[in-house]
Amino acid sequence: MRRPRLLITRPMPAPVHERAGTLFDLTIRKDTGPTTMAELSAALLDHDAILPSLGDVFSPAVFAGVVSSRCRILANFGAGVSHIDLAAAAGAGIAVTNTPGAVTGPTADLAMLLLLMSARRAGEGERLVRSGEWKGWHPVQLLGQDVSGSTVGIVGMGRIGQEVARRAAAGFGMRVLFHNRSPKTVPGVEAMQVPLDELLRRADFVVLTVPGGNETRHLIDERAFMLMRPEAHLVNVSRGEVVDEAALIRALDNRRIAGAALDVYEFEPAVPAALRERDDVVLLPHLGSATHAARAAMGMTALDNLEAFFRGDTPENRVA
Ligand code: 8YV
Repeated sequence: MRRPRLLITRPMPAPVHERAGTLFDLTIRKDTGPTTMAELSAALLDHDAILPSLGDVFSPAVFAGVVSSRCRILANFGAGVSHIDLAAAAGAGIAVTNTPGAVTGPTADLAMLLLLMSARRAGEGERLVRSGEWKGWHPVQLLGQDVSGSTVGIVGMGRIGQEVARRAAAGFGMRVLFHNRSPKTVPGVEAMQVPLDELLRRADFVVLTVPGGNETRHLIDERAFMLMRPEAHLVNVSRGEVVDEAALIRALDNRRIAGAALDVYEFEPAVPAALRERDDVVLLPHLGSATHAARAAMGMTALDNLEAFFRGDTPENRVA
């Protein structure tokens, strides 16, 4: 029987390529950069399945350019699918799956890393040492804020939010507030669900773990920054569009908040100079799930989803 044609849009860990090669007639795009609209439309015509990731923007226009798609499934590498227009995919008869479990732990770890770095001014300290300008210890050098015993406000209590709550409570004795669209409890963690405004008013650290996309676009805007405490730090490991970046820069300029630690950006990979030039921000290049184990597990989960689909079963992680 003819094997389905699969396109993997950028190089993956070797075991993922090896397994994919045993299951599919495989093409691996060598380029690590973003794909173009024309490339993606052509891929929909030429392949039975695509294993895309973050840099592949499947906008309605990509699907509109394809009269009859050969591709029947987009098995996304990653949990977030806001780069794929789900309605347009469904309209074209294309299933979409993701890899939620594989990214949860490492992304929650990274949220804690960002929170700690921002609170304790670790980026500033590291830059000082690297610059060769450090003149030695003194009592009021680079003083930050205590993490232990402080209050974290987690926006979005999905899998990653729950893991952040566990780490914050068990590891750092933090009080946990959270906001979520539907009522939620976090097994084993004392965490209080509150309205978003209350969370913003009370939290020392506001951690964003909501999905991206239109529903959460600019959830953290000028108004939100006005509610936050001047000592508060914002941590974003979700999607860049959740934060109005221009409003964030104004909030930092006006000392409305104490700092921000970001792994994701509104116009990724573009990061405004107004952020890059500041000392009160920590900026990472979307490293949430960037561990050897997580990236391999994400690839394997995407392949599990593809295998199930072509067997005629419903893939475990079907999102559309
Ligand atoms: C991935 C992520 O690196 O899973 C997600 O949603 O943001 C990251 O962990 C990215 O999605 C790769 O496509």
